[in-house]
Amino acid sequence: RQVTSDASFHSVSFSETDHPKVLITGGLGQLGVGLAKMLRKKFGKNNVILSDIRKPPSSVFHSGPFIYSDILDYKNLREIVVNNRITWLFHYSALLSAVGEANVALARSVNITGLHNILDIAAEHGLRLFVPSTIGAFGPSSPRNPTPDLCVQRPRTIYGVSKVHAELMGEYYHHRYGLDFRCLRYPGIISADSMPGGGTTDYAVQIFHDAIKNGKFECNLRPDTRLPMMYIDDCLRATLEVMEAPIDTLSMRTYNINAMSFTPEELAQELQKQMPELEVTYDVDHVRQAIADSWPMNFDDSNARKEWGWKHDYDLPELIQTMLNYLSSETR
Ligand code: AKB
Repeated sequence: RQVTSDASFHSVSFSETDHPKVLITGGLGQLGVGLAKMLRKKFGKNNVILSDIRKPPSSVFHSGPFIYSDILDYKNLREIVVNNRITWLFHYSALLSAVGEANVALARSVNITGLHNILDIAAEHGLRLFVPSTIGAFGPSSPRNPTPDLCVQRPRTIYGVSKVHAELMGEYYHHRYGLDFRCLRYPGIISADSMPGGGTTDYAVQIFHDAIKNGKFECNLRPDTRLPMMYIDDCLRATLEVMEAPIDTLSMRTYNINAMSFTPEELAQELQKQMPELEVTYDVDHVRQAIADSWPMNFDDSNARKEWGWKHDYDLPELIQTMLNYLSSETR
C-alpha cells in the first residue's frame, strides 16, 4: 500500500459546514464510550461510530453505531473508513503502561504496528486524526517538576516508547503528507462509569470504587508518589477542543494538558474528609512504582492554555465530590 503525497488529494474530505463523520478505535476502553456520548450530542448519533475487537455491552450497543474493527487489519480498517465516509478518526486502541510491560510483543504490535495502519489510512483518506499520548512519553532523564512540552523524552516502558513514536510519526506525516494530526499528552484520567485497564495511574480510580464498596483500599504505589491527573470530562472536552481548534492557533501538533497533581496520601486525606471511616494501606507493586518514579510529577500545559485556550474545570475537591456523587447514586 502506498500513501499518496499529493496535497490536493486531502481537500476532498469534507466541507467545514458538514458534521464530521467520526470513527473511534479502541472504543471500549476507559475513554471511548464517554467520547462517543459527547460527540454524538454535538454531531448527531449516527455520525459517530464506536469500534473495538470486543463485544460491546448491550447499553453501548443500543446507544449508537458500533462496529467490529481490528486496527491490525488494514483492509478491514480501510473498508470501514470508505463505507462510512469517515472524516475524523480518534485512535484510542493501545495497551497501557503496566500491562504493556507484561506483554511487550503485543504492546509493540498494537501500539506501533496498529498506529502505522492508522496513519496510512488517515493520510490516504484525508482524515483529521487524533492520537492520545501521555505523561508516560517522558522518562527518568526528562525534567519531572514541571515537565514542559519540549524536552528530553527517553521513556523506559514499551508504552512510553510507542507513544513517543506516535507523536513523532504523526508530526512527520503532518509535515510530509499534510496529515491533520493532533495529539494531547494526557495525565492519569479518573472516571466513574468506566474503568482503566492496566495503567500505573489506575489506583486513583480504584480508590473510589473500593472506598464506596468496602470502606478500605490497598494502594499499589507509595504514599508520596506524585503524578498529574485529570477528571474524564475535562479530558474529553480538551480532546474535542483541540480537534476543533483553528489550524492557525496550533504552533505544535502535540500538547501537554493537565488539571491537578497529587499523591496517594493527599488523595486519601481529601477523600477521608468526606469518608472519615476510609482505611488506606499500601502494598507497593514494584513494576508500577518504577514506572511512576520515572514520570512527570507536575505537567506544564501552558502552551495549550495560551494557544487554544485550554482550561480545566475540575480540581481535587471538585473531582472527589463528583466521583462520590456518581458512585453513591449507583449503589443506592
Ligand atoms: C497509564 O497509567 O498507563 C495511563 C497513562 C498515564 O497513560 N493511565
